[in-house]
Amino acid sequence: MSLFNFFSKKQQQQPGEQSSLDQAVAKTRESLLGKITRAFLGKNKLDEDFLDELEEILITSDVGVETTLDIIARLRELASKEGVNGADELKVLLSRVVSSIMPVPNNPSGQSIPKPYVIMVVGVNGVGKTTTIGKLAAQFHAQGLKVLLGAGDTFRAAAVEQLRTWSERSGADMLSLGSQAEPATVAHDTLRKGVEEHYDVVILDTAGRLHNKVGLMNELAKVKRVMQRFKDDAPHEVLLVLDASTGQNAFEQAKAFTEATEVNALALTKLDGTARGGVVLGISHKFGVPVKYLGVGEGIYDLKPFDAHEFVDAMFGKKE
Ligand SMILES: Nc1nc2c(ncn2[C@@H]2O[C@H](COP(=O)(O)OP(=O)(O)OP(=O)(O)O)[C@@H](O)[C@H]2O)c(=O)[nH]1
Ligand SMILES: [Mg+2]
Repeated sequence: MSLFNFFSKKQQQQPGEQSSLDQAVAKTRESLLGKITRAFLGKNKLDEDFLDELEEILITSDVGVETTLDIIARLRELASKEGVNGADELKVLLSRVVSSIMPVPNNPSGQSIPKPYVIMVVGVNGVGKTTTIGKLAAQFHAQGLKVLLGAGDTFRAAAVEQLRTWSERSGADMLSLGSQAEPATVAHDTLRKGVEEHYDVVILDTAGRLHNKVGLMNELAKVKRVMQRFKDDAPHEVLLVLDASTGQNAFEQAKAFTEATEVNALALTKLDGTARGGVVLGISHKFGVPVKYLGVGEGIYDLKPFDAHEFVDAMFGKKE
């Protein structure tokens, strides 16, 4: 069994208040399915008019052009083989097609998990990096893993305190060099402590930065290089946090951060409260970088490991 059984469903049975994925994607589902159902009204096959409309619906729901075209092409092919009788069958076909285009995350398991497993968290300002770190730390800590957080956001004094609050809430340890320190120094010292004191997981927070600010993006690349110099396989996970409600801009962010730091995992936050959850499909498909986590609220348990099938079912209302 995986050490990181956070990724298993069982881990999600947490006490107290937490939002379900179904609730979190309700707005997206209502918007998307409402439009699709209306466009299909009175039809019993996927004619070109409907496919054109579907294309427009998906594109305007932030799924992205390339992903939409891929979905339409696959849907057309499947529908011509199997036929579509009514809106319910259409939903089933759509969810099969969408599932088939989602990359599968490469979760570490068993012997292959490096120790410490190092996660560097990046993204633009206010997307939910620190909150996601707090939620992740809580999940790992609850499994009995020894977790160290690095306060690499030295841009604002309040950032260190915010991370400290999350370390206390989650039970994880934290290393801070104050709010004047060089981010790369914090990264180095956190990693060293993580190695020397045999932590299972090290998670480094970084300051939010605009993806089009070259100097700041270079700083991030430097932080990563410093970690690699200390431990050549670190960081194992460069986790880009994206706010799902930003829609198309999330694509630009994903591109810029991927170029600077070779992002290999994505977290989409704030799915609750947005009708723009379609962005999860496009981002995941277009970048070939798997979505690993979904933020579905502000609480400590409001982070879901991403499961493509579960997500697609929630999006297409299969459980209703
Ligand atoms: N509704 C909702 N709110 C979230 C979620 N994730 C984070 N937030 C909220 O988003 C706000 C910003 O979160 P932070 O974690 O501070 O974001 P950050 O990326 O660390 O911000 P900077 O460090 O300033 O760049 C906070 O009010 C969080 O509670 C989520 O999944 N759902
Ligand atoms: Mg932060």
